[in-house]
Amino acid sequence: MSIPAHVLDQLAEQAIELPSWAFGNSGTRFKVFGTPGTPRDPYEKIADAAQVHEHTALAPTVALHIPWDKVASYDDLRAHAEDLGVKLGTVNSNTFQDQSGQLHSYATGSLSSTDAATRAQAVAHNIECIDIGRKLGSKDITVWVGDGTNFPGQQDFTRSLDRYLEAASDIYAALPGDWRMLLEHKMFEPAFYSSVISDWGSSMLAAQELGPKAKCLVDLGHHAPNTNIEQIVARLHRFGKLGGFHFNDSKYGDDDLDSGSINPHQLFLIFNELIEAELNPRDGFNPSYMIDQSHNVTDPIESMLSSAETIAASFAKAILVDREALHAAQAANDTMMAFQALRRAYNVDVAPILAMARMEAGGAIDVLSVYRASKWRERKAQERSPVGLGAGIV
Ligand code: RM4
Ligand code: MN
Ligand code: MN
Repeated sequence: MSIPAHVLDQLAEQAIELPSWAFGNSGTRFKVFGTPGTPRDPYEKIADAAQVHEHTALAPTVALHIPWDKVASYDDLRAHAEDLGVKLGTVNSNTFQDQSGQLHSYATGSLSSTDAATRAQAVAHNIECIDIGRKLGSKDITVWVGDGTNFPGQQDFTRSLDRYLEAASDIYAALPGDWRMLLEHKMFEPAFYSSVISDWGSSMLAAQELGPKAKCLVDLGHHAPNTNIEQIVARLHRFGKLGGFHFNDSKYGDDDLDSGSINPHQLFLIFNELIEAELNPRDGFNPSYMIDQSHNVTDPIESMLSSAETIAASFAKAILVDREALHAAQAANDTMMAFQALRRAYNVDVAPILAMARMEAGGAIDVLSVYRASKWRERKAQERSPVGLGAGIV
């Protein structure tokens, strides 16, 4: 088939942000297995991420996680990234782990802790992340808290949300004018009975209460199995609160598997909603597309190459949906033809279109082969001494 020019134009605009933390060793909470050549510090994580952009031409920014990515000079880290052809993106705060030397434990929660000094510490950490992000050129901070309870009655649902909102508004007040605060909800884990920001509803209400710079971030793995995530996307957009995504896939829970590896159709349906949203902007439309995966059995760079391609494929298929046919079928209540409008696009093999878009943008036609032929992993395995294996992360 001939490729409509607008498809290539739209693909050329797509940008996917990579998480620095996905390039280190990861695992489950039972065991972390090492990979030869694993980055030893944020500089090396960024170098690995830059490989993904070099081959896909799709991943120009890297998200950092603080304190995991703390360095002595952020100006230097920023220059390092730019030398490698990438920029630094979202900063992510971490109040779901206790760090050594920290005064107050997050055992009672962080932003919603029952203890005022602990809440103040969590707020101060987020404000420090904003300060670091200013030096890096970031415009977004993502806030995900592990706060919640394991027993009925452990904490009062309403009061803990009040505490969260009060602390979150202190962070919001420290946001520069052109920044956004992305609230990431998660149904369960590490808390197994209730979570403070458990779902899109809580997230959207919190974002509405905080103000216009607060938006919601949808991590695909943070919902109950079979949740209609594409409808959540449409709902958040309807109220101008769709801030961005953490792409990954899951089978059972927050599995952090590679994007589209389990349910590529869901990813397509999400992009279909995004195209509809773009055509029908409410209070703006500017979601960030970020990946949040954990790679336990693959080379993280290879997983990212493959995931970036899968995400771009879902986007390309959604662009190819015959919108006129879809809308006409919807208006006529012709259910089968509405469904077929989606199905026809989903069935298109978009691999050649993507290869052409990549080639035009200076990337590789066959990303995995070119990456393997570069022997990056083998070279890094020689250069980088093995890092100590931390505990599993959530
Ligand atoms: C959480 C959540 C956050 C990520 C951490 C590492 O489950 O998805 O986005 O920052 O994991
Ligand atoms: Mn996430
Ligand atoms: Mn997660």
